[in-house]
Amino acid sequence: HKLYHQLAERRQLGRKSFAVLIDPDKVDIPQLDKLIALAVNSGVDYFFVGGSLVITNHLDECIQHIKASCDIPVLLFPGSPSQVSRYADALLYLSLISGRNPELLIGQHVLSAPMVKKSGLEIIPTGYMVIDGGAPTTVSYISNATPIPSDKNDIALCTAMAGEMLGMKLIYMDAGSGAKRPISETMIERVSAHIDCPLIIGGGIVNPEKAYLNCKAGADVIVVGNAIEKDPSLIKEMSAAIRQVGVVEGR
Ligand code: 1GP
Repeated sequence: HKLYHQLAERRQLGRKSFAVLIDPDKVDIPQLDKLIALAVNSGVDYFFVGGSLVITNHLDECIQHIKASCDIPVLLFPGSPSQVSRYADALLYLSLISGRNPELLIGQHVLSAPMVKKSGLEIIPTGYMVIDGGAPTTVSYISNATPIPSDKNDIALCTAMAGEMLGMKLIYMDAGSGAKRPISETMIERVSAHIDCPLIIGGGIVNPEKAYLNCKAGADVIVVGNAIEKDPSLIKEMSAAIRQVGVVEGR
């Protein structure tokens, strides 16, 4: 449970992490090399790899390439049970606790359990919460589940609390990739203050200021995908902003 322990310890210390999301459908090897170089130079903490749809078939290849090029841990962030690769370091074992679609709460887990177990990956049970991001995102459509309204902080809070008490080791609140409206700091603050486990925040974060404010509000890990696909040089500024919120300032 190496990565989970690292994340839990960082939360205790108030140390923030930056995760770059890589969708294997959207990058070729030269682009990946560029991202890896920028990530290494900027001190990126994690790569999350996955997507709502993985159309191409190079998940393994993509992860093997990252692992051969650098020491940044790779966590699978699967959009479907087929997105398991034994080359990763860990799997965010997502249960969509914000929705009421039993398939994504437990059904797909049952079907893929033998395969997941056999992978030998570090499995991190993750309460996955989709928050309304202002317009339908791929995740809100594909999941066939209603996202939590963006201003319903108490629903988010109670969902996260229930997830943690059910044994989830991480809570991941996501406005969806490319969300028009990222999750509010008020919601992050409210949830973070009432849970003990690490809180991951992603979806529609496009500038370093928002990454910084999210961390100040209590996010432990900031995930950015789209904005970096558009402008990879953002990695450096985002990373610097997140690192500013450190041990000294506290959460
Ligand atoms: C999506 O949280 C991630 O699941 C990241 O979202 O692509 O909008 O950065 P973006």
